Amino acid sequence: MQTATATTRTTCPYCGVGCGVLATREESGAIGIKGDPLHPANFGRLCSKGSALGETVDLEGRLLQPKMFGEEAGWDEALGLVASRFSDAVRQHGPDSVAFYVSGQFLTEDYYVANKLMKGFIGSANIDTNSRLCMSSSVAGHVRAFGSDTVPGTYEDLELADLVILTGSNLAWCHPVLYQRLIAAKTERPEMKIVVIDPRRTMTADIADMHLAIRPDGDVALFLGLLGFLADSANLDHDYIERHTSGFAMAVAAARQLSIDELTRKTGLDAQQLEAFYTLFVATQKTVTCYSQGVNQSSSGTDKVNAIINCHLATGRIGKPGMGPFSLTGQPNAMGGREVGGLANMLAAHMSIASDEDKDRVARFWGAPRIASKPGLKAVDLFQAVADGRIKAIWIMATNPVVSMPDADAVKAAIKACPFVVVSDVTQTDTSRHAHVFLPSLGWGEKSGTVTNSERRISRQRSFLSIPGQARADWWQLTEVGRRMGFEAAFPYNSPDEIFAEHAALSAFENDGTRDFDIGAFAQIDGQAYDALSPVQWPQPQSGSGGAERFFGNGGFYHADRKARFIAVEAGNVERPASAFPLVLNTGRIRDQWHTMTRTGKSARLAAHIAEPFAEIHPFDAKAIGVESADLVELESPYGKVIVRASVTDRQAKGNIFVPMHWNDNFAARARIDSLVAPLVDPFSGQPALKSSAIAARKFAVAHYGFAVSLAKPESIDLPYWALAKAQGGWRVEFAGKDDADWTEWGRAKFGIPAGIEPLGYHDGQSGDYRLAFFDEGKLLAALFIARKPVAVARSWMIEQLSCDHADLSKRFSIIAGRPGDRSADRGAIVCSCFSVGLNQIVAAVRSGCGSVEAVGATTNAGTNCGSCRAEIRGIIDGCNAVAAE
Ligand SMILES: Nc1nc2c(c(=O)[nH]1)N[C@H]1C(S)=C(S)[C@@H](COP(=O)(O)OP(=O)(O)OC[C@H]3O[C@@H](n4cnc5c(=O)[nH]c(N)nc54)[C@H](O)[C@@H]3O)O[C@H]1N2
Ligand SMILES: Nc1nc2c(c(=O)[nH]1)N[C@H]1C(S)=C(S)[C@@H](COP(=O)(O)OP(=O)(O)OC[C@H]3O[C@@H](n4cnc5c(=O)[nH]c(N)nc54)[C@H](O)[C@@H]3O)O[C@H]1N2
Ligand code: SF4
Ligand SMILES: [Mo]
Repeated sequence: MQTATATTRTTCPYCGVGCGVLATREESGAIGIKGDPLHPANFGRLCSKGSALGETVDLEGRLLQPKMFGEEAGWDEALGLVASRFSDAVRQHGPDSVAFYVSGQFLTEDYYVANKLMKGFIGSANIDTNSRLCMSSSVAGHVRAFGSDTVPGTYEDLELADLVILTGSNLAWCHPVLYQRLIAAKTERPEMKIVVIDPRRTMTADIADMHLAIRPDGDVALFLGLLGFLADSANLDHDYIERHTSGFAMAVAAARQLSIDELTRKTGLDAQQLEAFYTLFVATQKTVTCYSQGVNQSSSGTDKVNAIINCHLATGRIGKPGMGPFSLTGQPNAMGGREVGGLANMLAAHMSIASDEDKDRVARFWGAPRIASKPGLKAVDLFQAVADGRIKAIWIMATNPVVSMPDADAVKAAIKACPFVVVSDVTQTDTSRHAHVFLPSLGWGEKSGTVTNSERRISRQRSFLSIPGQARADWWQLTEVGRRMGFEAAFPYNSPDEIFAEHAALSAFENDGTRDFDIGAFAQIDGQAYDALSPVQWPQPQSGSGGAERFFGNGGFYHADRKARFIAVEAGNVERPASAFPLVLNTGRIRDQWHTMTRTGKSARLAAHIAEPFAEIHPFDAKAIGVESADLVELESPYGKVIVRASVTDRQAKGNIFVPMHWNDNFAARARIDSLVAPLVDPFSGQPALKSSAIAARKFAVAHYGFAVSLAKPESIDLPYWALAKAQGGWRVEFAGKDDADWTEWGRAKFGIPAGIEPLGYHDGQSGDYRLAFFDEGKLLAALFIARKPVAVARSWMIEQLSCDHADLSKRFSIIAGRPGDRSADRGAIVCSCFSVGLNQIVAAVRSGCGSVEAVGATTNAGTNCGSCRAEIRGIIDGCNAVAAE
């Protein structure tokens, strides 16, 4: 029997829900992962990505040695070179000639050191982060309204509310544990209402009482209209408005300028829908409005945030149980990054770079010789400055901008042209390929520090794996470079707890209640207490026993007059001029991948859900370009082109196309969607509009389509379309091309088939079908299917064959047939990744009488672990019922 060794309490490194995880190193070397029942974010739950963490921590693909100019190097040399090149650039061209581009996946301690080094010692504010692409419109909106970047509420508010509005949030897939908490609350109190506002009918919309398929960027108009409606209602909180806010009259005047015609046009919703939504909002005191990237990633993102906050201020629905505007943060430490001031326009500890008093205070605290005097370059401008040669040296850490930045090909070209590029990562990425110096970082399970989740809760990430190779923590790399640049005294850190204590002390320094972020209670924390630190919500001031759980229920905003501001936003123009790029490209996430796939891409279980880059197209638009589901489409903008699989669905709105942001050059031929995205930004926050680029779509005609499974990772595939994914026991690859090949030879070369092994094959000259399988004794090495049409093969069954014995010849023939002799052995596309339950199994369960998600779960296990697939199961049940009713 296996005995478990030690269990470590830590935190999931993916989304901003910030779930507690119990990680156990089994004696076999496997890592057992469970939700931490004591963690107040998840109370034991985990989603599919969190549950699969154990499959992503192996060392396959890791880079564990520093590299200089492509050659392995020692740390001392590499750090010395980084320090001297940064110092040289500063000396010759001034502090603004260097930059850091960091990440919400940094631990707070990494972030603190990076920010201190750049803003206090190098003397520039050219440190920006992928949070610019993620949360900066929320930050700007909060600061405009509240005078501080404060998230007023807590997760519990979603459970206590009578109305939960989710706008620009695909909660079911992107914050799955919060979604599960919401579902549980709604199950208990079915009278709770959920409204989803999203141009697409997402999985989240499936649980909604009302789905508003808003026109892209119609949000400002929608919430302005709501403010106007509220102003005419009896449900304004006059007392709150009077005592705690200013600017109400101006904001309402702006709202009243919108006629109902303009409202319907700008939102794409009809008058009945608007009235139904507005009436529900007016009538429901306990309302929470959650928003995420459909709000933030827009050229009107900051105005969207303020349009939402206005409605909550007008009703006094803020900072009270079950009420408030709620920005759902994306990354595990988006909030921690904001606390340390890791954005180019912030200082530290929620102080402002625009304030001389704040700058003086931080400079004194740090003993900083040259505090940055002005805001630095925001991400899009920063890479433009790299492109035009203003930036001579850049250090990119824990982010992959060649995949995730808009106009990504230009970002790639800029990085390639930059005189000195340092990348700290755990693996080879599309970005790290272009580094002059590569520094190997510790990954999740190896590193140690703190993160802050969406509800201001600080949790420990603890290490439970030994340090692999030469990998080192990011804070250590930054500390060592700081020392080598001549700032030894200011960077004395030997461990993360020392950094955390300093960060806490700065938050309390001359604070006296003037700043929201105060964790002075930890200013003296020692290593032992830090190791034992339980999840804790800020504020935690030095005096007393912790701060209030929520902010602003009784006012107390952080503008000088302690009042909140209504912002008189304008609905703006949402019309699109006629152009050669008539479609709107919307981009975002899928359930089981995380960003650029460097970690989730390692799990076969996660890849089984969706293994290919795709474009969701409305049937009307698909017909116009002659495309059917499973065809390939070429999408083009003035910035670039991609080729992805078409998924034709009426969940999509007419005129819109949705493509996931995840795929990159390691997993597909040409699917880096950000190479199409225009680098347009919000004027206040600088956050790029990643959800509304103008594109054209056409069918990508090919002569053949292919699918293959193989034990070995295929060699680079030289076809116009391919998409590679991990599969249980091997790899799977979809491909397509314009020219026929000698498929036997091609298969041999790509899948590393040893000489002497002859394929079992089938070729139909008329249809052009090829089916080939290579066996070594009883083992399947690779199977390939090539056809003139998209290949119809039982894919999950075929993948299982990689792990089966094929000594029996008849079994080999069923591989060539592409499906099991017994049809019931084919699970179909995997829906539940925890238990690998496929579509066919769920449909069979529904047909045998399972009419609810619970019943399907009881029969098949699907949806009974993490629950991330429950919305899809419900969709399948509804689909079967609809077919039965026809
Ligand atoms: N599975 C998974 N989960 C993740 C991540 C991941 O990579 N994978 N990443 C994490 C991170 S960093 C982030 S930032 C979050 C993001 O979490 P979300 O913001 O929930 O995710 P997205 O898919 O980017 O976008 C949300 C929705 O906005 C909609 N939308 C587009 N345009 C508009 C519009 O104009 N108005 C409105 N109202 N909606 C619009 C899109 O159709 C989309 O369904 O997810 C986090 N969680
Ligand atoms: N079109 C489009 N583009 C988008 C978005 C969108 O919705 N649409 N969303 C945007 C948003 S919200 C976000 S947050 C970004 C995310 O975009 P990125 O930040 O570029 O994506 P990740 O893949 O998370 O990159 C993290 C990198 O850090 C590495 N890494 C992991 N752990 C560590 C560590 O401990 N230390 C170091 N040094 N490296 C580590 C990983 O291997 C990976 O290469 O993408 C943005 N881009
Ligand atoms: S919801 Fe999932 S991805 Fe997000 S923190 Fe929890 S387990 Fe991790
Ligand atoms: Mo994000």
